[in-house]
Amino acid sequence: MSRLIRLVLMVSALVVLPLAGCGSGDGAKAEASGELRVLDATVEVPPNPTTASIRMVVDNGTGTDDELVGVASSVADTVSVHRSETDAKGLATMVPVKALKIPARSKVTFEPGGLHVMLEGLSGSLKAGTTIKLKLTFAHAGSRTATVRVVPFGSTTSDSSAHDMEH
Ligand SMILES: [Cu+2]
Repeated sequence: MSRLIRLVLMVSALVVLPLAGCGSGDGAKAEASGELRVLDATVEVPPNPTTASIRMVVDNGTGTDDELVGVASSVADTVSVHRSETDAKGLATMVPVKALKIPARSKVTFEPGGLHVMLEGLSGSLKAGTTIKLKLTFAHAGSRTATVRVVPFGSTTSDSSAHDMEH
């Protein structure tokens, strides 16, 4: 019995101490449980040879709110995070997103028609079956390099474009 109590006290101390030391900034790392990862990154061979849009999921499995503050790739002149929106007149526009919040323990999906990573000024044509690299910089987690699979045009599109694929 006394051994059990001692064990409980030890465990409580282990749990409490890191939290007690958690003032700001560095303290947040103590409660981090998982990893921040980039999943299922794909880009379709675009109909327009100079512009393409990457879809992916950013999974923040950590206990710390993060922010995507930069995207870069050697395959395009300009790489940026965009959000597709419909303005007051009903026109579709794309708004650049400089810093995108990725809350703790949440997933943010990038896909055409919503958030996406836009490649403009592609230096060469994308070929299905190959991959390209995308570097993402996060305010807390640092940088990640995602391998983006190049897939045939129309192969990942859902929603409206799916109708075009029906026979
Ligand atoms: Cu865009």
